[in-house]
Amino acid sequence: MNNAQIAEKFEIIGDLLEMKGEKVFTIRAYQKAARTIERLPTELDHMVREGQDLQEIPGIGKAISEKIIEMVTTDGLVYFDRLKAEFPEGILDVMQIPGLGPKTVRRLWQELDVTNVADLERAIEDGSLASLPRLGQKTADNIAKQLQFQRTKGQRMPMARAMPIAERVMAAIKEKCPDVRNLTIAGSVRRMEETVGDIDMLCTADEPKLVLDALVAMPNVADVLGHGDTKASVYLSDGIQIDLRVVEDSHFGALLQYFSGNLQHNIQLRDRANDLGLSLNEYGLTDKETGELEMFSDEEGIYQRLGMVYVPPELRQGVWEVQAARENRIPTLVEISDIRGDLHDHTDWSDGRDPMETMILSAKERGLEYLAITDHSVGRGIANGLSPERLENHVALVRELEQSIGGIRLFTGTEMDIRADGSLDYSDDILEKLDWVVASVHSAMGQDSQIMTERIIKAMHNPHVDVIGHLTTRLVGERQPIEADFEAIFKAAAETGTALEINASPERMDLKDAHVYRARELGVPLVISTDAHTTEGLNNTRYGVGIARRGWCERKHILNTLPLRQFLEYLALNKTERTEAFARLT
Ligand code: DGT
Ligand code: CA
Ligand code: CA
Ligand code: ZN
Repeated sequence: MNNAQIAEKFEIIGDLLEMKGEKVFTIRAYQKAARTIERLPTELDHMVREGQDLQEIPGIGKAISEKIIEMVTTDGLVYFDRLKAEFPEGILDVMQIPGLGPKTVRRLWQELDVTNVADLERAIEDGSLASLPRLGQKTADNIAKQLQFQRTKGQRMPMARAMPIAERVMAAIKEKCPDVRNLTIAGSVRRMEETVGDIDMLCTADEPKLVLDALVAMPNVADVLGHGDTKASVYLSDGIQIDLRVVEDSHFGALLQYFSGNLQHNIQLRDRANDLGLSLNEYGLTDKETGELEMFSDEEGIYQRLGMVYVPPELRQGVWEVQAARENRIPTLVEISDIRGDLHDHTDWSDGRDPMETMILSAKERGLEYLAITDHSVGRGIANGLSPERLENHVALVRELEQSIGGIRLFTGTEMDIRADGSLDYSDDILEKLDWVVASVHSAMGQDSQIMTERIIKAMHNPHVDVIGHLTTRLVGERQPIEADFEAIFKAAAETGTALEINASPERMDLKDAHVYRARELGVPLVISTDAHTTEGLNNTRYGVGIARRGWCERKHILNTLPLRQFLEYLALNKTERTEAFARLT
């Protein structure tokens, strides 16, 4: 059993226990273990075989450790089977539907006899779900929407899942074939799309056969779809296809360009080539009169030959980037190394996994100049949100750790709920004392567009709210975004001097590319933050940078590219002055 499967088992156990009404402490132990394991860089299977003590992993105690050992050695878990048998077969499917928590599922089961998804659909149709106290028509509509979304979302895999798989495959190939060269991800993964149909890779090698054999021989290959001399395709048990091509060095640039897409971008390049009397394909550019093939070992050469500047993969969307490249209007996009600080992070004070000190040390090790510790506010019952009293102790600890650790500037802060009516979880006299306030929607996500828009804009008018976190609350492939007038929100952000977050957590990618593009045009200060709940979560900056690049952002559009001194200058300003200052400081 691999880590993903083990984590899923613990997640389900947590849900089932919650449905049974078990103690919060027990439930949280399983949820925490699931989150830890999901992100663990090494396979538990391997650790157990090596005889390592699993209890050294933070968040893994004795009981969990024993269950892991049972799972990796027997491929099953007796405790899980017994627990599952206490519930109807189909109830797990019902629980998978976003927005339906264990407590609601239990009510639906006990009060309406809903034991599977078909029952649920019936209960929505005949109005019985809507008539349950505390649920109502709005909830019924939302569940119906989710069911519809699940049916149509198709087979595309969220980037959050695809990227780690792609990287594991690359590592496996490199390990088996140390002399493979230029092993590169192409296609939608390279373009940093939100979802991925399949994973495309290419490389050069002296012995292509060895590389292709290595791919086909990987242990998690479920099906070999093709295995030739220069390319192979496999379907992995993770549920995604990998296409790998091996190519001559002299063709590498042309093939990389071709397989990086997207299709519309490639078509525009082909049209441009045509105008120049050339024909573009995966081998290079052919002169249509002489039939002579011009080869390219790197991508830059192709763009140059077509009379334009290089277009970074994230911009290859088939919109107006080709035109811009011809007119030399491709901006210098923001890069990961431009990011100086992270402004949205959780610790085990709320729903994070790691202690504050661990998170800070990890951020420092990554070279960040500053870090805001923003645990949840009290409204987040499940997330162990901070009461005003706990927040005071939290702030004191942040200040203390800044002194004792040194070398990284810490900001006290919160990720505070924006309540359904637009009021905030903490009063102004509390907020005033914090360095950095993230305000986010975590509840009543199904509100009407107008109410939601007013709710968020109301929060922006608070003088202490520095940034709105994950504006649309969507989870890629899992939960739809809120409905709101985003144009109005972006304008209000610029007017009030409230920054908007590009939440880099790959499950969220929120703002998304198109929103970033528009917010940037309107001059809204943008922040790229990881919303890390673990030290590994701090790695996710790259996804946020990917979205920012897809939104044509340069360094100057991103607030946390500011060196500490300038960032402090920004913080010292009243919000009303910030939008203007942002343009000057960055
Ligand atoms: P995906 O896999 O659906 O997430 O999206 P892509 O963009 O990775 O698409 P995929 O894997 O079908 O193909 C990879 C790239 O290969 C695609 O972005 C552009 C290029 N490509 C595929 N088919 C054609 C084609 O018929 N003509 C041209 N010019 N390029 C193609
Ligand atoms: Ca692809
Ligand atoms: Ca493909
Ligand atoms: Zn949040």
